[in-house]
Parts: sequence; structure tokens; C-alpha cells
Amino acid sequence: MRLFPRIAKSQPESQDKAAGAAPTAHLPDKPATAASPEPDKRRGLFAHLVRGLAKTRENFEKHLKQFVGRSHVDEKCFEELEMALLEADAGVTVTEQLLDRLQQQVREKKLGPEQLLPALSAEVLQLLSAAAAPFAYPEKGSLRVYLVTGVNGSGKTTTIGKLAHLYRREGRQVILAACDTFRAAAVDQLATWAERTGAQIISQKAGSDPAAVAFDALQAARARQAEALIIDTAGRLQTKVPLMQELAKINRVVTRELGRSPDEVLLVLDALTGQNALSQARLFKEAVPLTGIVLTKLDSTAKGGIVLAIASELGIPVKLVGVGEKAEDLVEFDAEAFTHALFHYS
Ligand SMILES: Nc1nc2c(ncn2[C@@H]2O[C@H](COP(=O)(O)OP(=O)(O)O)[C@@H](O)[C@H]2O)c(=O)[nH]1
Ligand SMILES: [Mg+2]
Repeated sequence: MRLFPRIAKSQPESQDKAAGAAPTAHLPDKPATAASPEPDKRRGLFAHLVRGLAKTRENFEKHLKQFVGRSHVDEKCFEELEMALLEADAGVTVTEQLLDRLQQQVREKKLGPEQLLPALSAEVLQLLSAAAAPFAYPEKGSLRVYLVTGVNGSGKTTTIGKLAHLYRREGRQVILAACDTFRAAAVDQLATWAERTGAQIISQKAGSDPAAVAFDALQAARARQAEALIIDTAGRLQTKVPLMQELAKINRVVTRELGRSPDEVLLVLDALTGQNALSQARLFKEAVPLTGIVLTKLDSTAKGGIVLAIASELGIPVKLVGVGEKAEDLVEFDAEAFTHALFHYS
């Protein structure tokens, strides 16, 4: 099983030559899996980082205790599972969908109460695996462009800092585009990350046209032969149509200049917003061609079920997960590890 190969602490000494490099995450072409610690340790690390999931799992267990001693699956078992899924933030639609499938399995395979959770876990894994897609990491000698979107406070700028950290550790040339031009403080925050990670930053004065900043940054990325251009954007509240139009414009300008869509158009969602994240995703999806979701703050009290709703209802893969505020607190989403943490880890 491939568990979050990018977890910083799970890696041995980094092989890159970056000055003062501490152990950190690896790109997929490096032997990340082989270098990872024993499965039990990796699971422990995962559960530690994604603490909210451990709570959700405990809640599943609490509901499952109600099955104990039952001779066959009955309505009560499904009620308990339904409550567990809803309390985990999975939402009504995906909960019904999963329980329908379970009911079918119970009928066809004559499942007993103790087989319900393994069967549910398999359904969840299938759901998440169907929506999975690889993240476009930078490659030596070519330019990858990342457009990062999301509402205020979701964790865009922090995620960009983490990505810059990861790419710089791999020795990539990174340029950050400060297209959140609404507030000077937003540019300062990005500049701090640039300084910390050794990335370059392209910015203009507050109030400038964000699409113009993106255009400049793309020119600079080409001229300087950068391998990653990461575009920060303003917290575009989904109800404010002009902001969404501005985002669409940034995407249009970049797509036109690049001759193709950005390699990743990421929507950063705060896992703590629960089902609200779904409506945000729908609106952003209308404005830009989203390629993936970064789900932040899974280290806190987030319940994790929103990942199921996103996979089922939007078909947009969760690609990365934020598990803290530090540069190395970004891990690659792994459907199998996630399902394991939800249902099996203790
Ligand atoms: N605990 C936790 N906090 C996070 C994570 N990602 C971002 N944050 C915090 O969320 C707040 C908003 O982040 P910021 O990147 O400024 O959001 P932006 O408005 O979308 O750019 C900051 O206090 C970050 O430190 C995460 O994965 N875990
Ligand atoms: Mg920001």
C-alpha cells in the first residue's frame, strides 16, 4: 500500500543538493515507497497528522457497537451507519448512495452485521479511487503552471508556500505570482513564503489587475526558465460574481499565453467548512476548469467525510491535503490510506 510518500518525517535524508536540506518530501520518480518506514509506522504517522480522521473512526466504532450481538443485519444497523456517515460530514447524497449499495450487498451476499464495516470501507475506497488522478509535479527543464483558487482563509497562500518549499527542496526554479492584489498584506504574506523557500516573486502594487500580474509572471517564468509558476489569487467569495469573472480572466490570459490550460487549477477548500465546501466547489468549477482539490486543515477537528461528498458529487479529485501550518505540512492524498485511517486505524 502506498501511503503518503510525501510526508516529510517519513522520509530518510533528502537526496537533493539544496543547501542545508533537511529530510523532506520526494517526487514520485524517486523511490519514495521503498524509502518509507514500515506500514504500521506509516499508518501511525498518518493518523497523527490527520487527527480529525481518528475521531471520525472512533465515532464509527461507537455506532458499530450497537450491532454487537445482533444475529442479522436489520434496520437498526443501517440507521447507525447512516448516523455515522452524516456525523462524519459525508452529506445526505453520498450517504444514501453508499447505504443503497450496502443494502444490495447484504441482500446478494447475505452479509452479517460484522461484515458491514469492511463492505462499507470497500465501497468508500472504490468511490475515492474512481475519482483519483495524479498531481502534475514539476519536471526538470519544462514549465508547469499552477493556478490556486479558493475563498478567503481557505489556505491558498499557505498551500502555495508549502508547494514552493517542496519544489525548492527538489531543486526546481519556482516563481510565485502575487495575483491577490486586493490587499498589500496578501502580497507581503506571499513574499515571506518566497523568502523562506528561495522562490522568486512577481508582484505589482495593490489594486493592480491580477490578470496583468499573471501575464508578467508567465513572461518572467519563461525568461528565467523557471520550472514552476504558482499563481496566488484573491479570496473570491462565490457570491460576488465580478470576482469570479476576474478569476476566469486570469485563467484565460494564462491559457492564451501558455497555449494550453494551466497544468493544475487547484481549488483550496477548508475541511472545517463541511458541506459548504461543496457549494464553493460548484461555483468555482463554473468559473475555471478545476483539475484538483487541496483539502486543508485536516489536522484539526475536520471530520473527513467531505472527501466522499466531493468525490461522489463533483468528480474532482482531492489531490493534496493540508495537515498543519508549517512548510512541510502538505501530503499527497491517497485513497487507500485515507480509507484505512477512516475505518481501520486504532
Ligand atoms: N491547521 C491548519 N491551518 C492551516 C492549514 N492551511 C492553512 N492554514 C491556516 O489558515 C489560515 C488562512 O490561510 P491563508 O493561506 O492565509 O488562506 P488564504 O486566504 O486562502 O490565502 C492561516 O492562519 C493558515 O496558517 C492547514 O492545513 N492546517
Ligand atoms: Mg492568501
